[in-house]
Amino acid sequence: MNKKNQNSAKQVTPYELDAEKIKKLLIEKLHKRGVADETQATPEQLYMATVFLMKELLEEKRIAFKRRANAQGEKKVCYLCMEFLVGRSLKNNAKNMGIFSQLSDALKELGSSFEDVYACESDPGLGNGGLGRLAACFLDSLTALDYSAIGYSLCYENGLFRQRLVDGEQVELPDIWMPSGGAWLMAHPEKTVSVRLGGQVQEVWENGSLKIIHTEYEEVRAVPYDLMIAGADTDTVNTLRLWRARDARRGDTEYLSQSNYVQAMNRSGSAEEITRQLYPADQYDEGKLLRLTQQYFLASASLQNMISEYFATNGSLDGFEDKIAIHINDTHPVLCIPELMRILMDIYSYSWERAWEIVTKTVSYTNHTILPEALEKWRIDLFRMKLPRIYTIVEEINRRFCADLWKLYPGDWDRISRMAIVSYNYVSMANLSIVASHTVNGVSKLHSEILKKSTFRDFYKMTPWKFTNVTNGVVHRRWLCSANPELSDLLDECIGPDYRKDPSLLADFERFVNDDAILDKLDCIKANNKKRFADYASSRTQRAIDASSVFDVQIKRMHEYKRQLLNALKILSLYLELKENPSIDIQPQTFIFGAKAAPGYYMAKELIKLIYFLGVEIEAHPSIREKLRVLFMEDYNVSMAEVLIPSADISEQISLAGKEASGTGNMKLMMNGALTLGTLDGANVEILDAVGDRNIYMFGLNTQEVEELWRYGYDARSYYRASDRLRATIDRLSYPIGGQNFAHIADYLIGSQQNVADPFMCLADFESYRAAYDHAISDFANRPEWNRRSLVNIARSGRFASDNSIRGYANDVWHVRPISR
Ligand code: 26Q
Repeated sequence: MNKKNQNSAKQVTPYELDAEKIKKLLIEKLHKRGVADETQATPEQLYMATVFLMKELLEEKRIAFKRRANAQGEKKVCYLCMEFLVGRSLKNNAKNMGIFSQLSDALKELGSSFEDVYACESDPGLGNGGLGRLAACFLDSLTALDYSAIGYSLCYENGLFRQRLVDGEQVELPDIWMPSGGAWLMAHPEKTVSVRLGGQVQEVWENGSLKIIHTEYEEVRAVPYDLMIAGADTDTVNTLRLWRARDARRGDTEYLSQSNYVQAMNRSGSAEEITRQLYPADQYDEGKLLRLTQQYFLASASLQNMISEYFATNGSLDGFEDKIAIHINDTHPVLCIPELMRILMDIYSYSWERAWEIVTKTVSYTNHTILPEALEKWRIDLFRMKLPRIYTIVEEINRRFCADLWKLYPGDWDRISRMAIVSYNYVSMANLSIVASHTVNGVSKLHSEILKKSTFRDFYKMTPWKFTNVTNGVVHRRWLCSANPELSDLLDECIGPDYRKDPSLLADFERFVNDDAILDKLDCIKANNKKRFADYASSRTQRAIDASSVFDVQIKRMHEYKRQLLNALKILSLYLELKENPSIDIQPQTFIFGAKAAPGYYMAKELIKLIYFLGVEIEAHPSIREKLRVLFMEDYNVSMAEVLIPSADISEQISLAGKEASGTGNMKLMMNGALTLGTLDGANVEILDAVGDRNIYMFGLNTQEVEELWRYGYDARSYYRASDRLRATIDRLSYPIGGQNFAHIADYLIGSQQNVADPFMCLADFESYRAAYDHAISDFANRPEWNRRSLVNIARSGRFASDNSIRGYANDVWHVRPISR
């Protein structure tokens, strides 16, 4: 044990808040909110009182931090993202502020418990998946590391839908998170800005300068709602600013006069529609105009806010590019580029050249997706109709860029039209992002190479210095320390608590790799976490779960490229083997899935159904269900992930090589001691590099082999013919499973008139996947050895902490320094 570190385990308590003081403050809050007798307070009332108290503490700290940041004049990071999947705030903030145990004690004294109070907070689903969760991890790390930062996003009234399965079919229900989750928000109506949509634009020359006259536009108000983020073990507090759309004429007394009242009520509907609903599509284009409106609404409101705050402190916009770094998380907020041009030229009278210099020194861009169909493009006619002034600016950026291209590549029309921002009737948001950004990055080493070699190769040839990599990371304080308290207690005991602030120190845990007592403890912690999840899951699914079985976990959005189907084929093949030979003695296995499908994505929904009915089929065979069990967990979200991830034994990361940009679930699972079963895709490659091939199960084609096979002509049927086991599995799809017909999935895999067979090459990887899985299952029987590997995964997960990613961005992309205390 590390005695020195043991001593520093005692958390410093800011504000000198002990349990007694917190209790007193909570009682005051309860009384103010009309709860006369605190001993009768319900958990809901205690929750509200706690949130209000914590907001006050945070606000105090935030003001002090802002003062310090202004005095130091450091550059600020403005992180724009259409999604911030923050998860619940109470525990995270209480832990980061160092008042978790005192608060728990105070709530106990008030006759409740932290858990009961925490249960009152709903999980705001303000994101679809990886991209939005990454943004939340990054804001947390930025704050813990004392950078001055602000996240900008939208305050969707409804987050991502809540998922129910009705007879195996996904049904989407609205996610109304505001009543409890919204308690953390602080409205700032005084910071409201207006955003103009539609209308006509005229350009007129006046006294030798060009004036833009915008008429007949619709004006929508953007009202900011702030969520404060407490830095872990520091006084830094940053803000996530969420914009909410309000009708500009709401409250306009003349407009609301008797005669116009009904009209006014109807109108408010359309403006407020803008932030009504998060688009539930992840890498799946629905091309809806409202989405473009949302994107401009975010870009315009955020830019106006940055500029007015900068102006207020500096008296002019001079030096903006030295003090502000604007980061666009994927192309979705890219309209901040023409919007900044517009503000600088039309309002502050900057020349085009100077405005462009400011923009290109300020903006950087991260790409998050390899799938070509997920690269955003908007039809010119829709774009121009909704955003007439912004369109003229984009056109001019394009004209100038194409002129440069023509000088570099005279006559090379193919290349120029590939690289143009406006071409073939579409605006390419990715091309605009690259042209205007000083830095472009991918999210894992492999992904960043693919961007250079393939997706953006023309741009890489032209401006190679722009391209770089920053591998994703996850905030280990939430995903390890908070989600897995027993493991973090063991780490405290073994290596001291400093790894919470400096995740590289996790490496120290490897000293215990041959310590049987520690390995036993690790085993025991995993068993407890499995029991915890089994209880949680059986109360939700009314199904018995064997907590001593292997937990094989695949949790991510449902997508063909992520190949949940390959996993389903594996389970089906195991089931057939057991049916054939019921007496085989195998390790009991529980296959746990969590996945939402985009509501319009037919195949994804069919796959949910297949997995669900595979579970039903197996459950109908008593002897088999003792050994294999499939659990489809409805409504997978951040809170569920926090219970499930610490319980996993096997982490399924089985996307077709070259398709998953990075993955972040892979990192969270590894950090909690699950062993990865994966392909050489995204960050799996770096996980392999970190843990070595003895501590991971890799299989399948690599990116180059996938490409070659496609070029050569992929023949799914050749694999079908070559393997008896695969053929039997696919043939079985043509007979009812759980009473349902899935013959079309067999067609999808081996081809019919309608489709190219097996577009994500499940069949090519099936045998090597089964072999790797069988290997893992047989290794699992050797508990000490398995635990040793698990320990190595935990110890080497420090490099996947988002604190590291943020240092990479700060130094290589944004060029920002922390605010000193
Ligand atoms: C594009 C066009 C039109 C409409 C929607 C979209 C769209 C929406 C969401 C495109 C992409 C997304 C989300 C992408 C995403 O979540 N990507 C994931 O990002 C993670 C964080 O970097 C990576 O770890 C994952 O590998 C990547 O899939």
